Order: sequence, then structure tokens, then C-alpha cells
Amino acid sequence: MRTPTLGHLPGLVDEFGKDFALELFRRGNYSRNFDYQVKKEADKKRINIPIYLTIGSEFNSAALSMVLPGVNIFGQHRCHGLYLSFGANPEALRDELLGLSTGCSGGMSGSNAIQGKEINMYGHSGLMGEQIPIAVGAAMASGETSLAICGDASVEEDYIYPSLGWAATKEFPVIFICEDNDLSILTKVEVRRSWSPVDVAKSMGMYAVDITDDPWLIAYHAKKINESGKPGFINIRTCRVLWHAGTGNDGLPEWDRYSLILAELKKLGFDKELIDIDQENKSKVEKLWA
Ligand SMILES: Cc1ncc(C[n+]2csc(CCOP(=O)(O)OP(=O)(O)O)c2C)c(N)n1
Ligand SMILES: [Mg+2]
Repeated sequence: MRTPTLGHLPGLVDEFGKDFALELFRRGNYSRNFDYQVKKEADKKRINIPIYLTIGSEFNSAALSMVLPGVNIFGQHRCHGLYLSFGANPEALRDELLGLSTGCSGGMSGSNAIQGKEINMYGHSGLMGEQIPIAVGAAMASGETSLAICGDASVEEDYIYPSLGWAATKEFPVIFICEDNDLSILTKVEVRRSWSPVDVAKSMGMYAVDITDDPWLIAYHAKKINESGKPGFINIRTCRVLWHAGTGNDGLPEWDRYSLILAELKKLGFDKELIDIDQENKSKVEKLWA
């Protein structure tokens, strides 16, 4: 069920508090400004490689970064927000997108395989979903927590389920996230499958939830899984505002999470702070790309 309220739990915004809310906003808003700037740079042909923008789902990563410090990170191609929210170097991402040797992957991976050594974020090879078995193997070998992120299409790959099953059986600390934007490039979930990865994860005995992309809700469940020390699975219904790759759009997204977040922050009493943070982030990003 795709709604902006799926899984809603009342009171979370107050429970996490004002400092959490502002820092969450600072991180998500920075990623958003960064990716809108990348869009501009691509539109004027300063960036000439395929780009996978996080606009629309940038607060998913911001929320995860707020409650999962120090985890090993395994993302996939749409991961600028993940890299930035967890605190990796924006200059190295800029350089990567420009194909420079000072880029976070030496200018060789481009947008879709970025890594951030300083945050233990591992690059993705481009083979959809391969990061999931690798993330499970990393947790098994190190005993450290893996954050394993894939999309609603990648989650259909056959190698995902033996990995989920192995993690469930051995109780490895892996936080599985499916960023479900209902699209595999252009094909909707209902055309591709009649089953839910949440049901599969549950059938393996794992804590598994299907929720909307409310960042407080994401933070709540991710924190809960992390504190359990066991594996868990979160399917996040989210929206892709722009094309699969590139900067075009096919009309308005199903919902506008950014506006919904602003409304929550205003209920907390913030107003000028939000404008200030947005301005500060915008000018940081403009300076970065000048
Ligand atoms: C094994 C494999 N099959 C197909 C592709 C081509 N491909 C790249 S991205 C993509 C869709 C990815 O969709 P999803 O995982 O939902 O992520 P999203 O782009 O929606 O964030 C496909 C089919 C690939 N890279 N690897
Ligand atoms: Mg998708």
C-alpha cells in the first residue's frame, strides 16, 4: 500500500526531540541542495556521466545516519544522500562526478558506485543487489553491524534470499533496508511481483516492517533493530522525483516528503531556523561547485 502515512506511529517527533529534528533537517537538506546543484551541473553539461539522484528520498539516509553511527555501509547506485548524510567528504563526491582522480573512487566509478572510506561505505559494483550478500558476509566476518540497502527491484535478485536466511539463522547484525520507490527504472512493482519482501523476511523469523518514508518512523525502526543486535528488514515506501538516471521528470511524485517534513518541523516551533539552515546549505553547495 503506497501512502505517505503507512505505518505511522504517533508522538515520534516529540519523542526524538528538537535537537534530533534540526540535525535531521540539516543533513537531509544538505543532500537535497547538493543533488539539486548536481542536476544544474548536469543540465549545463559540466557533468557528462549518468547520474542517479536521491531527490525525494534523501531523508531516508538522513534518518538512518542519525541512529546508526559507526555501521559498515553497503548502498547501491542511488546513494549520494547516503554518502553525504553519514558525513563523507562532499569535495570527493563532487570530484568523482567530474571524473577527477581526487574523486572518492579515483574518478573511475561515477555516480553509481561511490565509496567513502572515512565512513566505511563500500562501493557498489553495478550488479543490482550484490551488496546484500557482501554486507551479510562482512557482518559474519567482523561481528560488526552492516547497513545493507537495496531498491525494490534489487530485492528481487535471487542471491538476496539465501543471504537474508543466513543472517536470520545466525542472527548477524544486519539492518536491511529496501528503498521502495515502486520503480525498476520505469516498471512498477505490481507488474513484476505478487509477493512482498517483508513477508519473506518475516517468514525467516526476522523483525520486518513496511513503512512510509517518514524519517522519524525510519529512525525508530532502525534504532530498534540496531539495539536488538539481530537482523531486521525495513521496506521504505518512498518517491523518486526525477528520472532513474539523469535530471528529467515524469510529473509530480506521489507525495512530497520534503513539505511534510517542513510541516512537522513547524509544529515543533521552528521557522527561521529552517530558512537559515537551507540558506547555509545552499551557499555551502554553491561554493563547493563554483
Ligand atoms: C543484475 C542486474 N540486472 C539489471 C541491471 C540493470 N539495472 C540497473 S538499475 C536497475 C533498476 C534498479 O531499481 P531499484 O533496485 O528499485 O533501484 P532504484 O533505481 O529504483 O533506486 C536495473 C534493472 C543491473 N545493473 N544489474
Ligand atoms: Mg526502485
